[in-house]
Amino acid sequence: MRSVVGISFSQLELASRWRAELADRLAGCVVEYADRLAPGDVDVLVVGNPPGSGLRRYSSLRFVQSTWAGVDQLVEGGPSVPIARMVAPALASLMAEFVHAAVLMVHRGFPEYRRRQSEHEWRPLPPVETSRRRVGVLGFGELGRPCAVALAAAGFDVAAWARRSRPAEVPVLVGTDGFSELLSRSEIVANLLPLTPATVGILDQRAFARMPRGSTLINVARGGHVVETDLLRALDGGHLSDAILDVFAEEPLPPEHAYWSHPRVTVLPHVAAPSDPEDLAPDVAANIERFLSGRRPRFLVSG
Ligand code: OXD
Repeated sequence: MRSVVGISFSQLELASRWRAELADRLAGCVVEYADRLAPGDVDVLVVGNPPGSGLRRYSSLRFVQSTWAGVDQLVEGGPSVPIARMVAPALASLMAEFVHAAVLMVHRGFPEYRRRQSEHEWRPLPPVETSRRRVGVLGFGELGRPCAVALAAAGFDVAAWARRSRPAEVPVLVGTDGFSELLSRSEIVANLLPLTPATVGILDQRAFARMPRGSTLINVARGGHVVETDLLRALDGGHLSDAILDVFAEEPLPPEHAYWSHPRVTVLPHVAAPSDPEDLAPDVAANIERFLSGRRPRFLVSG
Protein backbone atom coordinates (compact mmCIF):
# COMPACT_ATOMS: atom_id res chain seq x y z
CA MET A 1 0.00 0.00 0.00
CA ARG A 2 1.17 3.52 -0.76
CA SER A 3 2.08 5.64 2.26
CA VAL A 4 -0.06 8.74 2.75
CA VAL A 5 1.66 12.07 3.35
CA GLY A 6 -0.64 14.85 4.60
CA ILE A 7 0.27 18.50 4.08
CA SER A 8 -1.10 20.89 6.68
CA PHE A 9 -0.44 24.65 6.71
CA SER A 10 -2.86 27.43 7.58
CA GLN A 11 -1.67 29.46 4.56
CA LEU A 12 -3.28 27.90 1.50
CA GLU A 13 -0.68 29.12 -0.98
CA LEU A 14 2.15 27.69 1.13
CA ALA A 15 0.34 24.36 1.47
CA SER A 16 -0.13 24.21 -2.28
CA ARG A 17 3.58 24.87 -2.95
CA TRP A 18 4.67 22.18 -0.46
CA ARG A 19 2.21 19.72 -1.95
CA ALA A 20 3.42 20.33 -5.50
CA GLU A 21 7.12 20.07 -4.55
CA LEU A 22 6.67 16.94 -2.44
CA ALA A 23 4.32 15.17 -4.86
CA ASP A 24 7.10 15.45 -7.48
CA ARG A 25 9.67 13.96 -5.15
CA LEU A 26 7.65 11.28 -3.31
CA ALA A 27 6.30 9.52 -6.36
CA GLY A 28 5.55 6.31 -4.44
CA CYS A 29 3.32 8.12 -1.90
CA VAL A 30 -0.07 9.78 -1.90
CA VAL A 31 0.70 13.45 -1.16
CA GLU A 32 -2.44 15.41 -0.32
CA TYR A 33 -3.74 18.29 1.80
CA ALA A 34 -4.34 16.76 5.24
CA ASP A 35 -7.86 18.19 5.48
CA ARG A 36 -8.83 16.27 2.32
CA LEU A 37 -7.76 12.97 3.89
CA ALA A 38 -9.47 10.84 6.53
CA PRO A 39 -7.34 11.49 9.65
CA GLY A 40 -6.97 7.75 10.23
CA ASP A 41 -5.35 7.29 6.78
CA VAL A 42 -2.42 9.67 7.28
CA ASP A 43 1.02 8.06 7.86
CA VAL A 44 3.20 11.16 7.69
CA LEU A 45 2.39 14.83 8.26
CA VAL A 46 4.29 17.83 6.94
CA VAL A 47 3.57 20.92 9.04
CA GLY A 48 5.09 24.17 10.31
CA ASN A 49 4.87 24.59 14.06
CA PRO A 50 1.17 24.21 14.93
CA PRO A 51 0.02 23.28 18.45
CA GLY A 52 0.82 19.58 18.82
CA SER A 53 -2.53 18.72 20.41
CA GLY A 54 -4.24 19.32 17.03
CA LEU A 55 -2.34 16.37 15.56
CA ARG A 56 -3.68 13.81 17.98
CA ARG A 57 -6.67 13.06 15.77
CA TYR A 58 -4.38 11.44 13.17
CA SER A 59 -4.76 8.03 14.75
CA SER A 60 -2.39 6.15 12.39
CA LEU A 61 0.26 8.85 12.26
CA ARG A 62 3.82 7.48 12.28
CA PHE A 63 6.08 10.47 11.60
CA VAL A 64 5.88 14.28 11.58
CA GLN A 65 8.27 16.39 9.53
CA SER A 66 8.25 20.08 10.41
CA THR A 67 9.39 22.69 7.91
CA TRP A 68 10.30 25.01 10.76
CA ALA A 69 13.57 25.23 12.64
CA GLY A 70 11.80 25.59 16.00
CA VAL A 71 9.06 23.15 16.95
CA ASP A 72 8.21 24.35 20.46
CA GLN A 73 4.45 24.41 19.87
CA LEU A 74 4.44 21.14 17.95
CA VAL A 75 6.12 19.10 20.67
CA GLU A 76 3.91 20.61 23.39
CA GLY A 77 1.14 18.01 23.80
CA GLY A 78 2.00 16.57 20.37
CA PRO A 79 1.53 12.96 19.21
CA SER A 80 3.99 10.40 20.55
CA VAL A 81 5.62 9.66 17.19
CA PRO A 82 9.01 10.79 15.89
CA ILE A 83 9.02 14.52 15.11
CA ALA A 84 11.80 16.05 12.99
CA ARG A 85 12.59 19.73 12.73
CA MET A 86 14.00 21.54 9.71
CA VAL A 87 17.75 21.84 9.57
CA ALA A 88 19.26 22.86 6.25
CA PRO A 89 22.14 24.99 5.00
CA ALA A 90 19.66 27.19 3.06
CA LEU A 91 17.85 28.06 6.29
CA ALA A 92 21.07 28.72 8.18
CA SER A 93 22.38 31.09 5.52
CA LEU A 94 19.11 33.03 5.38
CA MET A 95 19.23 33.44 9.15
CA ALA A 96 22.89 34.46 9.17
CA GLU A 97 22.19 37.02 6.44
CA PHE A 98 19.22 38.46 8.33
CA VAL A 99 21.03 38.73 11.66
CA HIS A 100 24.07 40.22 9.94
CA ALA A 101 21.82 42.82 8.25
CA ALA A 102 20.08 43.68 11.52
CA VAL A 103 23.39 44.02 13.37
CA LEU A 104 24.79 46.25 10.62
CA MET A 105 21.70 48.46 10.74
CA VAL A 106 22.06 48.91 14.47
CA HIS A 107 25.84 49.29 14.30
CA ARG A 108 25.49 52.10 11.74
CA GLY A 109 22.67 53.80 13.65
CA PHE A 110 19.74 53.33 11.25
CA PRO A 111 17.06 53.10 13.98
CA GLU A 112 18.38 56.30 15.59
CA TYR A 113 18.59 58.11 12.24
CA ARG A 114 14.97 57.10 11.57
CA ARG A 115 13.97 58.84 14.82
CA ARG A 116 16.10 61.89 13.93
CA GLN A 117 14.46 61.97 10.51
CA SER A 118 11.02 62.17 12.12
CA GLU A 119 12.28 65.34 13.89
CA HIS A 120 13.90 66.66 10.66
CA GLU A 121 17.17 66.53 12.56
CA TRP A 122 20.46 66.51 10.59
CA ARG A 123 22.91 65.21 13.20
CA PRO A 124 25.50 62.49 12.61
CA LEU A 125 26.41 59.84 15.19
CA PRO A 126 30.09 59.29 15.99
CA PRO A 127 31.39 56.27 14.05
CA VAL A 128 32.38 53.09 15.93
CA GLU A 129 34.91 50.73 14.35
CA THR A 130 33.45 47.28 13.60
CA SER A 131 36.12 45.56 15.68
CA ARG A 132 35.10 47.59 18.71
CA ARG A 133 31.40 46.70 18.41
CA ARG A 134 30.62 43.90 20.85
CA VAL A 135 27.90 41.54 19.68
CA GLY A 136 26.49 38.68 21.73
CA VAL A 137 24.69 35.70 20.20
CA LEU A 138 22.39 33.71 22.47
CA GLY A 139 22.39 30.13 21.22
CA PHE A 140 25.12 28.33 19.30
CA GLY A 141 23.21 25.59 17.49
CA GLU A 142 22.28 25.04 13.86
CA LEU A 143 21.25 28.70 13.47
CA GLY A 144 23.13 30.57 16.22
CA ARG A 145 26.51 29.28 15.17
CA PRO A 146 26.36 30.43 11.51
CA CYS A 147 25.17 33.84 12.70
CA ALA A 148 28.03 34.19 15.17
CA VAL A 149 30.55 33.01 12.58
CA ALA A 150 29.23 35.42 9.91
CA LEU A 151 29.38 38.35 12.34
CA ALA A 152 32.90 37.44 13.43
CA ALA A 153 33.96 37.14 9.78
CA ALA A 154 32.55 40.64 9.18
CA GLY A 155 34.89 41.94 11.88
CA PHE A 156 32.59 42.31 14.91
CA ASP A 157 33.79 41.39 18.40
CA VAL A 158 31.51 38.37 18.87
CA ALA A 159 30.84 35.99 21.76
CA ALA A 160 28.08 33.43 22.08
CA TRP A 161 26.23 31.72 24.89
CA ALA A 162 25.36 28.02 24.80
CA ARG A 163 24.38 25.17 27.09
CA ARG A 164 27.70 23.34 26.78
CA SER A 165 31.19 24.63 26.21
CA ARG A 166 32.87 23.51 23.00
CA PRO A 167 35.79 24.42 20.80
CA ALA A 168 34.43 27.05 18.45
CA GLU A 169 35.23 29.90 16.09
CA VAL A 170 34.18 32.50 18.71
CA PRO A 171 34.31 32.48 22.54
CA VAL A 172 31.35 30.47 23.84
CA LEU A 173 30.23 31.27 27.37
CA VAL A 174 28.15 28.82 29.37
CA GLY A 175 26.02 28.61 32.52
CA THR A 176 24.32 31.34 34.51
CA ASP A 177 27.52 33.30 34.97
CA GLY A 178 28.24 33.03 31.27
CA PHE A 179 24.75 34.34 30.48
CA SER A 180 25.30 37.41 32.68
CA GLU A 181 28.77 37.93 31.25
CA LEU A 182 27.53 37.73 27.67
CA LEU A 183 24.79 40.27 28.33
CA SER A 184 27.06 42.69 30.15
CA ARG A 185 29.70 42.67 27.42
CA SER A 186 27.35 43.02 24.43
CA GLU A 187 26.03 46.26 22.95
CA ILE A 188 23.96 44.22 20.50
CA VAL A 189 22.40 40.92 21.60
CA ALA A 190 20.89 38.59 19.02
CA ASN A 191 18.64 35.87 20.42
CA LEU A 192 18.66 32.49 18.63
CA LEU A 193 17.84 30.21 21.55
CA PRO A 194 15.32 27.38 21.30
CA LEU A 195 12.19 27.98 23.36
CA THR A 196 12.19 25.40 26.16
CA PRO A 197 10.96 25.45 29.76
CA ALA A 198 14.48 26.62 30.70
CA THR A 199 14.46 29.58 28.32
CA VAL A 200 10.86 30.88 28.56
CA GLY A 201 11.04 34.49 29.79
CA ILE A 202 14.84 34.42 29.92
CA LEU A 203 14.97 37.96 28.52
CA ASP A 204 13.46 39.75 31.48
CA GLN A 205 14.09 42.84 33.52
CA ARG A 206 17.20 41.29 35.16
CA ALA A 207 18.65 40.35 31.78
CA PHE A 208 17.99 43.80 30.32
CA ALA A 209 19.53 45.48 33.38
CA ARG A 210 22.75 43.53 32.69
CA MET A 211 22.99 44.81 29.12
CA PRO A 212 24.99 48.04 28.77
CA ARG A 213 23.00 51.27 28.65
CA GLY A 214 22.08 52.11 25.06
CA SER A 215 22.25 48.52 23.83
CA THR A 216 19.91 46.73 21.44
CA LEU A 217 18.06 43.42 21.43
CA ILE A 218 17.50 41.53 18.19
CA ASN A 219 15.03 38.67 18.64
CA VAL A 220 14.73 36.11 15.84
CA ALA A 221 13.97 33.10 18.04
CA ARG A 222 10.61 33.16 19.85
CA GLY A 223 8.45 35.82 21.44
CA GLY A 224 8.17 33.61 24.52
CA HIS A 225 11.79 34.34 25.43
CA VAL A 226 10.94 37.97 26.14
CA VAL A 227 8.95 39.37 29.05
CA GLU A 228 7.20 42.04 27.01
CA THR A 229 6.39 44.45 29.85
CA ASP A 230 10.04 44.32 30.99
CA LEU A 231 11.27 45.02 27.47
CA LEU A 232 8.91 47.99 27.07
CA ARG A 233 10.01 49.33 30.45
CA ALA A 234 13.70 49.01 29.53
CA LEU A 235 13.06 50.86 26.23
CA ASP A 236 10.86 53.55 27.78
CA GLY A 237 13.34 54.14 30.59
CA GLY A 238 16.15 54.59 28.02
CA HIS A 239 18.24 51.68 29.29
CA LEU A 240 17.82 49.81 26.02
CA SER A 241 18.09 51.85 22.86
CA ASP A 242 16.22 49.60 20.44
CA ALA A 243 14.57 46.25 19.88
CA ILE A 244 14.43 44.60 16.46
CA LEU A 245 11.75 41.94 16.79
CA ASP A 246 10.89 39.29 14.23
CA VAL A 247 8.97 36.96 16.56
CA PHE A 248 6.20 37.51 19.08
CA ALA A 249 4.30 35.64 21.78
CA GLU A 250 1.22 36.07 19.61
CA GLU A 251 1.56 36.01 15.81
CA PRO A 252 0.39 37.87 13.85
CA LEU A 253 1.13 40.64 16.33
CA PRO A 254 -2.29 41.97 17.44
CA PRO A 255 -3.12 45.41 15.94
CA GLU A 256 -3.44 47.04 19.35
CA HIS A 257 -0.03 45.85 20.58
CA ALA A 258 2.27 48.57 21.98
CA TYR A 259 5.18 47.38 19.83
CA TRP A 260 3.55 48.57 16.59
CA SER A 261 3.88 52.26 17.31
CA HIS A 262 6.81 52.24 19.71
CA PRO A 263 9.57 54.53 18.38
CA ARG A 264 12.28 52.14 19.58
CA VAL A 265 10.80 48.90 18.27
CA THR A 266 11.15 47.55 14.74
CA VAL A 267 8.45 44.99 14.01
CA LEU A 268 9.07 42.34 11.36
CA PRO A 269 6.48 39.67 10.46
CA HIS A 270 8.54 36.53 11.26
CA VAL A 271 10.63 36.71 8.12
CA ALA A 272 14.21 36.11 9.29
CA ALA A 273 14.53 32.65 7.74
CA PRO A 274 11.36 31.51 5.98
CA SER A 275 11.25 27.91 4.82
CA ASP A 276 10.86 28.02 1.08
CA PRO A 277 9.34 24.85 -0.45
CA GLU A 278 11.47 25.09 -3.63
CA ASP A 279 14.68 25.24 -1.57
CA LEU A 280 13.79 22.80 1.17
CA ALA A 281 11.57 20.16 -0.45
CA PRO A 282 14.60 17.96 -1.35
CA ASP A 283 15.59 17.80 2.35
CA VAL A 284 12.02 17.21 3.51
CA ALA A 285 11.40 14.48 0.93
CA ALA A 286 14.72 12.80 1.73
CA ASN A 287 13.89 12.66 5.43
CA ILE A 288 10.42 11.24 4.77
CA GLU A 289 11.97 8.61 2.50
CA ARG A 290 14.48 7.71 5.20
CA PHE A 291 11.63 7.15 7.61
CA LEU A 292 9.52 5.16 5.16
CA SER A 293 12.46 2.90 4.32
CA GLY A 294 12.96 2.05 7.99
CA ARG A 295 15.96 4.27 8.65
CA ARG A 296 16.15 6.82 11.47
CA PRO A 297 15.08 10.25 10.20
CA ARG A 298 17.51 13.11 10.70
CA PHE A 299 17.03 16.00 13.14
CA LEU A 300 14.58 14.26 15.44
CA VAL A 301 13.43 16.24 18.46
CA SER A 302 11.30 13.47 19.90
CA GLY A 303 10.57 9.77 19.42
C1 OXD B 1 11.03 29.15 12.94
C2 OXD B 1 11.07 29.12 11.48
O1 OXD B 1 11.29 28.13 13.59
O2 OXD B 1 10.62 30.10 10.84
O3 OXD B 1 10.73 30.24 13.47
O4 OXD B 1 11.56 28.12 10.91
